[in-house]
Amino acid sequence: MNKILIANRGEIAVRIIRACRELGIKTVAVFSTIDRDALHCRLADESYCIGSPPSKHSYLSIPQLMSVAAVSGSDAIHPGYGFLAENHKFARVCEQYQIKFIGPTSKHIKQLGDKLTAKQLAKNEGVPLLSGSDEPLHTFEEAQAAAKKIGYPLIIKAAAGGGGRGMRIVRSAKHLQENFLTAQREAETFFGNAQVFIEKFLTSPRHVEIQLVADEFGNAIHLGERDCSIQRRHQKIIEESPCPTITKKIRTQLGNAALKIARSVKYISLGTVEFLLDRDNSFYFIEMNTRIQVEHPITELVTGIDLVKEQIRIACGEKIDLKGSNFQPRGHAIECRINAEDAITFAPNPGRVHDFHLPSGPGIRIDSMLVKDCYIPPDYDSMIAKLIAYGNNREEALNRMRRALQEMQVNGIKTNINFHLKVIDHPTFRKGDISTNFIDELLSTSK
Ligand code: MV4
Repeated sequence: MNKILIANRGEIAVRIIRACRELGIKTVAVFSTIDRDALHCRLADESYCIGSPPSKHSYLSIPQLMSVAAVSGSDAIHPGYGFLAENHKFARVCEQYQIKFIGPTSKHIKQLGDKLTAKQLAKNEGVPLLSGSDEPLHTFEEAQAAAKKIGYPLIIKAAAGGGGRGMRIVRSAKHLQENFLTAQREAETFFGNAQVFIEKFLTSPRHVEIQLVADEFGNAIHLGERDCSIQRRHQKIIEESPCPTITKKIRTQLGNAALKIARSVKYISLGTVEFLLDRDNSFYFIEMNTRIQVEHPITELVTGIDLVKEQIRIACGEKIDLKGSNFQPRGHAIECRINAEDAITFAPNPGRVHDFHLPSGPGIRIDSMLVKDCYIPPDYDSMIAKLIAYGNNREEALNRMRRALQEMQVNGIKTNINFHLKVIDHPTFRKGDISTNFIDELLSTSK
């Protein structure tokens, strides 16, 4: 592989360019008109404008991306996360044009991207699932019959949904109809697929995910878990690895369950298998992500493996190193997503960053696209940096995170840095005694 086109922007485009540089591979950046001075354009060997700021006219435009790939002579495309990263049609177009899509095959993306087909695969492999409707529900009557079997509270999910979009929690039969019809309508408008299904809703689980690495020779390993329970409106805010309550035994069980799913489809590339982990350590498969994830650096810190380089090497047809087959983490890593947002309303707060200071020192890593006077446009995600702290244990990692959050300064836009400080010093969070409800509880008690 000589040249990779990065079909993305922001910190992940920068992260991918860094991996390519270390591997001696040339890079091609693409940008919308609002991003012409962005860091990813400065760092890449070449850069091309692909359209106007709205994503669908630029970063989501398959014809524009394929044209740049052809003109620049790129051998491969790295999609990053978001945008086209889990679009099986885009992966298919790359396959047809013989441009390597750095990720799994279009067939894997299609199979595993649909939550219902992914759950069916898991079920066939004996991986535990929550009780739910195994088939898509077409009418309210079908939903009613399924709800009767499953009981309340329940959750309605879109088969094609992701990242919590299109989900609705229903606490009693009285609210089933309105929620079912809204969920169906939203699934159609957001994902172009009206298929929805019902699952038993777990009220205070942890959200944990297993990192997988698999090559085209049938080798697959897991690299332990990330605890992603700290979310607001299904946006992750803080992630950590390892999960503070998971034992070696549970880690091995989760890892093996994730590997069964991957092996059943001869999965290739990086992948993340999401589970809900209940108080009694029972766990349930919920979905799989077929891309590099935002929170991948915490796994890099506790494993010493550069996941993006590994992903590129696998796409080049190389074998993975099997030494990680009975993986246990070393130390502890935490990531805080720094967003350009209003502290009270959480609304995005785009604008120009006049000046900033990024923390450094022992155990601190920052993945960011900030440069002097850079502009954070309103058109894309509001994340401006990932602040990642590593320590020999959780306490050291958290104390380093606190110190780094205190050092960090961003002038010109509002950020959630102070919100992070509150969370990481909250007694419940310090104890590691968290669940998916933590943020909602924190916000309702601090009002
Ligand atoms: C659930 C759940 C409880 N029960 N499914 C959210 C993101 C998506 N990937 C899966 N998610 C969840 N699915 C069932 N059957 C809880 C979550 C969830 C969550 C729910 C409400 C508030 C915060 C949450 C944080 C993480 C996961």
